[in-house]
Amino acid sequence: MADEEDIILSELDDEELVLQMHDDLYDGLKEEIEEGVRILLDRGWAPYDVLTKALVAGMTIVGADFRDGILFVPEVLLAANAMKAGMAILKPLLAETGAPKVGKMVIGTVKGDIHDIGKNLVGMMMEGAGFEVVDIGINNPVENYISALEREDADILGMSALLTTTMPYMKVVIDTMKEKGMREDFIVLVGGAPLNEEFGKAIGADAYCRDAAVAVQTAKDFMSRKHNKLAAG
Ligand code: B1M
Repeated sequence: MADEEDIILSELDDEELVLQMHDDLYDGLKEEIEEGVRILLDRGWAPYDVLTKALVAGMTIVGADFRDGILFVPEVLLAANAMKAGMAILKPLLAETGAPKVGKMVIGTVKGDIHDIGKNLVGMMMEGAGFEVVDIGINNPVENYISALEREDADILGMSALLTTTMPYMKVVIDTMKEKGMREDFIVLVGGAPLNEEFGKAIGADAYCRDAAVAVQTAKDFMSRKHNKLAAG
C-alpha cells in the first residue's frame, strides 16, 4: 500500500483529491491543503465549491471525531490551521466580485469563545457579496461590540458563538444595545453551530443564520428592506 509520501495530489481525479484533502485536513497537513486548493482552482473549480466541498466538509469530519473523543485539542488546532491556510488562498477570490458596497457589518465571536473559522468564513463571504466587514476578532466583551458599532457606523452586527456556554452572551450584547437605545439602529444577525432559529428569536436577534451563504442572503434582504424604508421616508 502506498504511504502518505507517495501520494501525488495532482495525479488524483477530483473526487479522490477531495477525499484526500479531507484526510489531509484531519491530519493537519497545511501545505497539502494549500496545494489541494490550488489544484482544484487550476482545474476550474469555483472558489465557493472548494471551500464547501473540500474544506468545510473536511472540518465536519474533524468535528465529529472531536465530539467523540477520537481527536483532541492539539490535533484540532492543527486541522484548524490547515483550514485557515486554505481559506487564505480563497479569500481574495471570493471577495473579487467587484460588487458595489451594499452595507457594513461588524462581526466578532463572543466573550469566552475563541472559535473563529466560521466567523472568518462569514466575513469572507460577506465581503465577496459586496459588504464592508469589520472583524473584531474573538473573545469579545460587550464593550467591544458597542464601541465598534458606534465607531464604524455599521448597518449590521454579526455575532458568532460555538459553545453552548458562550451563546447566552449574545443576549447580554443585545440587552445592552437596548439599554443604550441603539438596538433599532442595527440589524443583528447571529450564528454558530449550537444556535437555532428559536434561540435567535428568544434573545431578540433579527435573524439566526445557519451558514455563511444564509448570512449573506439574510443580510442582503435586511439591507434592501432598510433602503426601501429610507426611500419611503
Ligand atoms: Co471547539 N468545540 N472547543 N475548538 N470545535 C466545538 C464547537 C464542539 C461542538 C466540538 C464537539 O464536541 N463536537 C464543542 C462544543 C460543544 C458545546 O458547547 N456543545 C467544542 C469544545 C467543547 C471546545 C473546547 C471547550 C474544548 C476543550 O478545551 N476541552 C474548547 C473551547 C475553547 C473556547 O472557545 N473557549 C475548544 C477549542 C477548539 C480549538 C481551539 C481546538 C478549535 C478552534 C480553532 C479556531 O476556530 N481557530 C476548535 C474547533 C476547530 C472546533 C470544531 C471541531 C470545528 C469548528 C469549526 O471551525 N467549524 C467544532 C465542532 C463542530 O462545530 N462540529 C468544535 C467549521 C466552521 C466553518 O463552521 O464554526 O459552525 P462553524 O460556522 C458556520 C456556521 O455555524 C455559521 O456559518 C459558518 C460558516 O458556514 N456561523 C455564522 C458561524 N458563526 C456565524 C456568525 C454569523 C452567521 C453565521 O453572524 C452573522
